[in-house]
Amino acid sequence: MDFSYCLSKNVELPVSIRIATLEGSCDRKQWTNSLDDIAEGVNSDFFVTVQLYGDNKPLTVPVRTSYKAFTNHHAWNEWLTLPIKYCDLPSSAQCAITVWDIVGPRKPVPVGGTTLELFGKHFTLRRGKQKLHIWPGKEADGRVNTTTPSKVKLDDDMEKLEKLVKRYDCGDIRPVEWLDKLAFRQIEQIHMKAAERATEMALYVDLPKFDFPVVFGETEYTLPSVASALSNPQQPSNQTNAAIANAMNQPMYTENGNPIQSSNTHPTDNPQNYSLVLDLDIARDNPVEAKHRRLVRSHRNGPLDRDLKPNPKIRDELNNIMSYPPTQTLTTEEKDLVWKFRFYLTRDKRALTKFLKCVVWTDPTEVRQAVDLLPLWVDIDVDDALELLGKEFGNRSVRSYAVNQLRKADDDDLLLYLLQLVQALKFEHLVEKGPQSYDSSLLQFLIDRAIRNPILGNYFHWYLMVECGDKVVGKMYGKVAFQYFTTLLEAPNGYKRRDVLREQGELVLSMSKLSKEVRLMKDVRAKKIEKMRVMLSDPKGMLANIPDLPLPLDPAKTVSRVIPAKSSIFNSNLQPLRLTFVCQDETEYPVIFKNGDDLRQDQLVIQIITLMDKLLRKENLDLKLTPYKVLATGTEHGLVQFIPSKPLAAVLNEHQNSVVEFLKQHHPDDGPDNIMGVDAQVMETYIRSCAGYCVITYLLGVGDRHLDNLLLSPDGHLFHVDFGFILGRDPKPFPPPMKLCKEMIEAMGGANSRHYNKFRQYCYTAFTTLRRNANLILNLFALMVDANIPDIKIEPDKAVYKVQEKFRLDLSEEAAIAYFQSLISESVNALFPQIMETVHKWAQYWRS
Ligand code: 1TT
Repeated sequence: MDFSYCLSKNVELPVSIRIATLEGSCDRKQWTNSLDDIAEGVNSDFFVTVQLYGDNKPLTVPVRTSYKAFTNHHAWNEWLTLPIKYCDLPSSAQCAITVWDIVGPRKPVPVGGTTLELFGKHFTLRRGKQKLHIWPGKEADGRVNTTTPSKVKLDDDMEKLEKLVKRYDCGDIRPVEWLDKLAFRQIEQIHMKAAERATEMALYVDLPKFDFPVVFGETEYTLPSVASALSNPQQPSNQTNAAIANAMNQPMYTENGNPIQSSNTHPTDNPQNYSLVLDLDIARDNPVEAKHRRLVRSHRNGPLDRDLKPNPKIRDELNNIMSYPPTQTLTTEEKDLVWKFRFYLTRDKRALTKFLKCVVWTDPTEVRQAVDLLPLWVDIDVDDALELLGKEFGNRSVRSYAVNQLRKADDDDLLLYLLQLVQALKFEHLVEKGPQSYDSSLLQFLIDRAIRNPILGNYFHWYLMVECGDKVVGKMYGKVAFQYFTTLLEAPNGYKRRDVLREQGELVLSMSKLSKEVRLMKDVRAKKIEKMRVMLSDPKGMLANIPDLPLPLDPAKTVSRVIPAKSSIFNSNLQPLRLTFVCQDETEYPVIFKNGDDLRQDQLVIQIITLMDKLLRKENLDLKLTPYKVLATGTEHGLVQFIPSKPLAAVLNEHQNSVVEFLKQHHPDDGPDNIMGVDAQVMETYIRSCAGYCVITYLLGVGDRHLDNLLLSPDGHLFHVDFGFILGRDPKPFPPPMKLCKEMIEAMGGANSRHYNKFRQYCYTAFTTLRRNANLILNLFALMVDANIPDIKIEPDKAVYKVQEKFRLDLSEEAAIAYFQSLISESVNALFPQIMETVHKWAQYWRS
């Protein structure tokens, strides 16, 4: 494998190191010379000095942490910046770190020291967390043949043992039961010795994490020239490039992911974390536990496992494990059990993700065995394949396997997961193979499908464009976008399709410009609308005459112009535009263009609603949802499909506080089938959509609900808009779990009506149907943890759990329904208080 890397001579950043904590027994008697130095009850003041050395000469003056008085836990958590840059380091650079104690008024005494080589294996700069051995009482010497090395070799016993156990694992050593037992007892004892060593002093430090490994280098390496795959070779022009760059409202990228036009900028201004870490290093496990596992597993290793069949009790146990949600971590015993029966389990499609969770990826023997088992496994579901593309699975064979399983998904299904698959690229090692190809099976797969289907290709492009604007991952996605374009140009119609994407970028840019101009106008709204319509009519402007372009928001629709008279400005803060496009088929397509807002959270919610709608329809349940389209076209602008509708607040205001009156006005029916004078179909739509959004907003924890973001269409479709608060977040206290208001229930005929009962039935069916698909939904959320979604970012590790909680997977289906039933009843009861004086906290929620 060859990785992308960067040379140290190109890193013009000061060397920095974070002093985290000192662990282990630091009995002061060990290093203080005289006992009277230890005044009883007086805390010690520890500080740490860091000095760089190269070839036995100091490279810098010492730099130190602040004094800190500690009682027993020593934690500085302080970043130190050294007066030297990475580019000026010799390959022999060492960091001499000493922990000092100030004993009384006298000079500091070394608690201990350690010398760390900055460049490790293959002359690569060490990065991330480091555990450094502290030599008690010694000052770090920073010398080439240091007496205070940061790494101490395992004892000979341990090393020999490691090798032997490995050979035993591989089946090179024939098992002899009685002898092995004795041997294992001995091994246990050696482990105890190792465990004792764990109590020695160690200093934990962190080194900066760069985008790429930083390799020591003074020689000049020539990078591949700045390519211009985006510009048509027949019409050589930097102009094309610049136009696209402008149109996309972001810099264009070279194959190295470097913005073409911008000067050399540092990835972020945060010195502690320079950029995204594509590291999938699995946390090193406790050596004692690791050995235990190896012993347990090696006992039962070898050809014997192949024919192993579980007895009924173990079968139940395994079955139980297989039904765990994807988030569940397995206990050591469960892992050993799954490992033991891995051959038996290859016929269970649910078992592969569980089995792969049991593999210790730092153990090459286990990795080889696991990878060899992949082709023997029965095909797994696409739902589970998505789990294997998550953060936790860093093995390339596993990820390629997952991609191969994904090939089963047709374009419609792939479209449902595309947003997440683009996110999953963050968890791939994008390894450079040739000058412009990145060897990631997921990326190759996505590019291939995006090229085959222009609709997929449209969304793939726009999802990439948004990520390109990101400070941290932008560069990586720049490379991805570059590769997509390069491959697209080789495809039939490639140039034409590239032009389409470029023109879409221009379209977005003109809307963005228009939006900014509108905001800068110093007029009243009516005047602004008037001026905007004039601007829209300008025949030179793109919006009056669009060259038949697929709408980025909905590429199945080809648009040719905007109708000025049917365009206006919303009366909200950022003054979003309402633009009505005319399609090729003469139908109208109204949209909202928002500038100044990040639409990614809304985009995610709508995508999940679209997916849920598909899952429900597959089970023959059409809940008349309105998954209007949302597309973020950048990190601060985007398009939203406009659905003719009215906020519930306005509906109630204009119709004597009654939803029924509104529906009656649009669809009256006096016939025998009517319900409260409303067309039966309209009422049915209303009830179904109320149920659908009740369940979905509950699952997603949608907050900040009020009568202005609950919309109703004249034909009975109720739907929610504006998803600025999700996963339980809410600006108001005591948010009810179900977002139902009094007027919604009243329109059904009240909480005792036949229609209300029907509504509840729809809720239960929807809940259980989605619950059966919980794994898929949870896996999709798991892939979004590093997406820039505000409400996920708050607590990324808890995001998936917040959704999982709602499913109550701990309950049987029957119990889950009962639970859901009680939530609805409680929420609705709160709206209709028995005693008029007491106002339930949940009812309070709907008051403005
Ligand atoms: C949305 C989506 C939305 C305001 C912000 C919050 C806005 C679906 C979708 C407009 C409409 C496009 N409307 N909103 C809503 N709007 N809709 O996130 F954009 F103005 F800032 C509208 C219906 O179609 C809005 C209505 C009433 N008030 C505000 Cl009908």
